[in-house]
Amino acid sequence: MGNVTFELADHIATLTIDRERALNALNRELLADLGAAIELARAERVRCIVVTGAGTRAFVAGADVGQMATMTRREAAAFSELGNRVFRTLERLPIPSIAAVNGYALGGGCELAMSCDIRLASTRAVFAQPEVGLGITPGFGGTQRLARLVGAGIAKELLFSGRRIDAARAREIGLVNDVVEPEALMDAALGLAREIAAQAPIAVRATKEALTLGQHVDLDTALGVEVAQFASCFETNDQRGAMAAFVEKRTPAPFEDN
Ligand code: DAK
Repeated sequence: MGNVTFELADHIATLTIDRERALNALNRELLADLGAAIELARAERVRCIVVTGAGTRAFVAGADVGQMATMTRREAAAFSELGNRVFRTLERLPIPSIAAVNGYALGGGCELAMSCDIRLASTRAVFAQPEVGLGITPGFGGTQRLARLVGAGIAKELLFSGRRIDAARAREIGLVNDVVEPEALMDAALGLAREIAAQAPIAVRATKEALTLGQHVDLDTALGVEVAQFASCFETNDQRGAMAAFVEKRTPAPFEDN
């Protein structure tokens, strides 16, 4: 995967978007590499994914404008579908993901961060959906996920104006969970990833599934989803072991994902 590095440690996969010379801008090849890295994380049964950008300046400075500049409508549709498929796969993966936003998260970069479950930002992070200034709409989910995260009013302000916001404002509107100093970002992301990875993986996956499936249906249907996911955790070794340890006042053994 030439444009994405994959590191695996302690059940955590760190995916680094690695095209620093173009501020990690997303081209077709990079999107394909990202898709492959996500599938590798799935195959390795990792317990959490951290996504970040190489270097100190950018998380991802957007889709590759050079590559998009001369696209036909048909090529643009295929590009948008590719990005959407990869981002949706990440979002629908039953593995929690954390975006460690280390710099520019513009256009497709903001959209990639929004496809992760949790966003942590460095004080250097800058967010925007500047597409209307390039004569296009956001094409990797920005018109949909931003409003779901921050509400329609703020999303419309950002999407219609293309204006940039800093990390503090991103936190204020709920676009990011937390803001830390640049040198503390990866420790914060990996620390949270380790906390998640220490929980029962089957339960974490079921929780993400319940949240994801339940988000866009009515409450009664969503609660039905919760019942099914709750029940699916029972009779697993991890559930039996953790509850027996609690009842017997012992420290539980580490979870084994079975
Ligand atoms: N694409 C390609 N190259 C980029 C890039 C990008 N998005 N962003 C930066 N680069 C490249 C620059 O061209 C430059 O390359 P060289 O000239 O050195 O070869 C290098 O990265 C360093 O950038 P700068 O020299 O410009 O660095 P500065 O510090 O001066 O400025 C900047 C940093 C991030 C403010 C600036 O580079 C910038 O404004 N970049 C563009 C940011 C942007 O507009 N991003 C949004 C792109 S639009 C769709 C599918 C997807 C999308 C929409 C529709 N469909 C198919 C429907 C998504 C769209 C977007 O993401």
